[in-house]
Amino acid sequence: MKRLSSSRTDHNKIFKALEIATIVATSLILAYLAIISIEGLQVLWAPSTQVSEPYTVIKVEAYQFGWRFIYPNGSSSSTLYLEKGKLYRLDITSRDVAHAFFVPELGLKIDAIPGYINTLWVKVDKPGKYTLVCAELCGVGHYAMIVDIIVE
Ligand SMILES: [Cu+2]
Repeated sequence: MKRLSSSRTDHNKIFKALEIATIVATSLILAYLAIISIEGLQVLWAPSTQVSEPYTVIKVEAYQFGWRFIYPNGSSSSTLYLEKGKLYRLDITSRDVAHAFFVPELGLKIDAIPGYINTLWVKVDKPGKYTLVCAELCGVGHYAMIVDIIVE
């Protein structure tokens, strides 16, 4: 009887040691994942503080059913004009309902939401005409939200 009890105690010690080892190993793995995630998220969260070259801010307003681009000098257009090789920050919002700024050829896509400003950094090195479409079904005129982006 005593021998059985001693064996059970040994098993309990082994299980307890295994349990602690599992908890410690899992904690170390989670801590490692947290550290590498925070490093990655800092790049995503603070791109504006890490931009070392000058850039131009263009406000982009989506509405039913079109786009309006407002330049730093106060002028605006319904076609987006960019200079090749120049860095831009697009501050994108919506006047009415949810839209989405989508330029497949440039790999750009971000939501345009009323009351929020979503930021896209853009630098196009190849001159040409690109197409901006709305990628959010926003009403009966959604199909008409196609405009040009001219890069010269
Ligand atoms: Cu739309």
